[in-house]
This record gives sequence, C-alpha cells and structure tokens, in this order.
Amino acid sequence: MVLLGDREYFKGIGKIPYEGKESDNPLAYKYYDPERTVNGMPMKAHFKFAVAYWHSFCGTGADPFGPGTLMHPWDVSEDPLTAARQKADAAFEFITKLGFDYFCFHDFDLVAEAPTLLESENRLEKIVHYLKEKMEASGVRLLWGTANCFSHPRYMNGASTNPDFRVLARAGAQIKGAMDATIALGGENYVFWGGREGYMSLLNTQVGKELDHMGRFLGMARDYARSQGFKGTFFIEPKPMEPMKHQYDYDAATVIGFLHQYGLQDDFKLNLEVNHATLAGHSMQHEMEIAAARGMLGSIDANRGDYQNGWDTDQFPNNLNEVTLMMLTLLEAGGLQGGGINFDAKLRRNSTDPEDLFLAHIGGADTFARALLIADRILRDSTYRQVRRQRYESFESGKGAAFEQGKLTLQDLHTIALEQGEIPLQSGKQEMLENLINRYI
Ligand code: XLS
Ligand code: NI
Ligand code: NI
Repeated sequence: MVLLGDREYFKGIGKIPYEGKESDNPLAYKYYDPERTVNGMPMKAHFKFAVAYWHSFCGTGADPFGPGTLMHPWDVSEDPLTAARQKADAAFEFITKLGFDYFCFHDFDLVAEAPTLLESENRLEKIVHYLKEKMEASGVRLLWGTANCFSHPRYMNGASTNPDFRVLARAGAQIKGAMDATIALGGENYVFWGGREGYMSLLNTQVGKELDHMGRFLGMARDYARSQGFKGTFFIEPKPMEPMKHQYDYDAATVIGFLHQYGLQDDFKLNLEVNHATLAGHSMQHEMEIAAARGMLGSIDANRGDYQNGWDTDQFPNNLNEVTLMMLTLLEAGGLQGGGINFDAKLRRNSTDPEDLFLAHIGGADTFARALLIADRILRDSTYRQVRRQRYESFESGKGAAFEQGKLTLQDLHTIALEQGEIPLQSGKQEMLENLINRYI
C-alpha cells in the first residue's frame, strides 16, 4: 500500500470495520456506519470526523509532574524534516485505517518550528508538499488549519493582543504562513483559538486596546486569506480560561458580540469545544444553541471534561446523554456550517499501547453515531418538537404575531393586558421532556 510509506507504525491493526452493536470486537465500530443514511444524509456527512494532529501524533503525555510516557516511534529522527515526514506517514496510516475523512493541524504540529521565521516558512512549505501527496493518495481532506501562536515564549503576553507591536507583527507573519499552508492543502476552514489572547492580571492590561487590536488583526487575516482565494469559513474557538486567567473569547455569546462589533460576522462562525463549554460554566448544548440561534454553529471540537476536575482534561467523548443533547441541537439547526467533528482529545498518560489511540477514536465515533440515531428518532417519532413549538403558539397569530412583526407599541401591550384579564399558568413540561429523552436513549 503506497499510503503506508516504508514502514507500518500500527502493526497488526487493519482497517476498522463496522460490525454492528452485537460485535464484541474492540477494534470495530458498533454504531458508526459511515454510509448509513440518517435524516437524508450519510452519517459520515453529518459528522465529517477529523483526527487532531497535535493530540494524536505530537502529544507525549508530559504533564507538570513528569515527562512524556507515550514514546512515538515516528518521533525519533534528529532531522526535523525526516521526523515530520515520518509523523505524517504514521498519521495517514492511522487516519486511513480508522476510515476518517479529515484531519486538523496547527502549523508547527506538522514540523518543528525553526530558529528563524524564514527557515520555519521553508520547513512548512516542504512538509506541506509532502502532505499534499499523502492527501491525494489517501483521499483524506483537511477540515481546518490553524497557527500555534501560544506555545513559543515570545507569545507569553499574547499574540494579536500582545502589548508589544513586534510580537503582534510576528504573529501576523506566522498566521499568514499557516493560512498559506491551509489554502495549499485545500483546507475547508481556518480556526483561531486565542490561546493567550486574554490576561493574567488586570493591573498590567488595557482591555479595550487589546480587544481593538484583536478585532483589527482578525480582519487583516480574513482579508489576506480572501485575497489568496480562500473560500472557506473562519472559526473562532471560544474558551474562558487556561492558559490565561481570562480569555477574551470567553464563550459563544461573547464571541458573537465581538464578531459583530468588529464587522467579522459574515466571514466568521464558531468552533465549539465541549470541555471549553463546561469550563465556561455552560453545557455544550447551551453553547450550540446560542451559536445556532445566530446561524454560527460552524464546527465542533469533540471531547469531554471530568465532573470532578476543573480544567481542560480533553478526554475522548463517551457520555451518551451529553452527546444526544448535542445531536438534538445539531439536527434542529440543520447541521454544522462548513465544519465537522474534530476529536480534540488526548489519551490518558498511562494509555501507552498503540491500539489505545484506535480504541479512543472508535469509542468517540460510536458515541456520536449512537447519539445521532437517538436524536433523529426523538425528532421524528416523539412529541418533542410539538411540545417545544406549542409553548410559543401564542406568537403564531393575532397580537403575538403582530408583536413579532414589530407592529405593536408599549401602549398596545397595555391595552391588550387590560382586555385579556387573568392569564392561566402553563406548565413548562420539563420533567416530561427529560423522561422522553431517557426513554429514547
Ligand atoms: C485548546 C484548544 C486547541 C484548539 C486549536 O484548548 O482546544 O486545541 O482547538 O488551537
Ligand atoms: Ni480545540
Ligand atoms: Ni481545548
């Protein structure tokens, strides 16, 4: 097989088949049947599942208390480009065997950053060329690219919100390169996650100035990509904190307001991440509902947090209840606007077998597939939609409809209230709906 390069990294594991829910083969899908039609579309088109290059092929399991435990056989060469090519071989072997259609990357996931900007650009160009061949041979596509403007020490005070203009300019140069790479690889979207766009202390921060800088910077980035023929969507990925004490892209509602303030609302949508939603004190369904209500439900970074831990644990999704609620919102919204489901999730530090990476993705894909099937049945067979619609029935005709159309004044409301007298209480039917969801699960 051409795809595998010279060397097979995941020996003994073949293409992951769909075997159905009765199968006890850990290396088979039980629910994710890519071609199965759900609500008029194959499952794979609903999801556009993507593998995150950084967690799966760069992350070593290192934490503040100890070094890496995941010894990647593709990460041994001293020569950065050889190492990058071997990593790409491993990544494409993995994605192909998993049967996913997409991947996502940061610029310097692909190849190590060099000591100078020029050399880094050079390296990136070379590895992009190599990736292009692998993508053509395998049919795997790029869901989105992004730039890592948060790891290098120069970004310790932020990138586009850095108080030092020289750093802002450097971030601009880097994002130009990441966009060039994304465009060269036919990337369908481009992501901005403001890793250090925020503050550690208000004592040394001018918030208004930083937000203005970020707004202007994003407009410049959009204009550049459009001038290079990029037709895809730009996504902002909200996160309330970590690494900063406070990040400006706090949550969906905050980002939507920001996009409108800086005239970015027509080109940008949201890439929502489950564990970021919970860090912001929201459910993921809440974040999706807020985005969908404004036509900005772009893409999803799939993972989950831990109920007892207050940080971004980035575990693989396995909570059927949580994902079912997400799929209800997704189907009701008519799907994702250009994006897909990117597994922005990492193995635990002690998951050290090569097969663990497969098991994690299989579990995640099956959770989404099962949840999609459940949500589809709830919407088609149950009273869920009807109950939700009926609560707002009073706006469908008469004075309620006139209000929605902007035809009433506050004086009119006064007249109506005088005429209508006492109003009967209407139950919200919350427990009934909760029971209904559980019955379908
Ligand atoms: C980190 C973010 C990051 C983005 C891409 O918390 O989730 O992985 O998805 O920069
Ligand atoms: Ni993410
Ligand atoms: Ni994250």
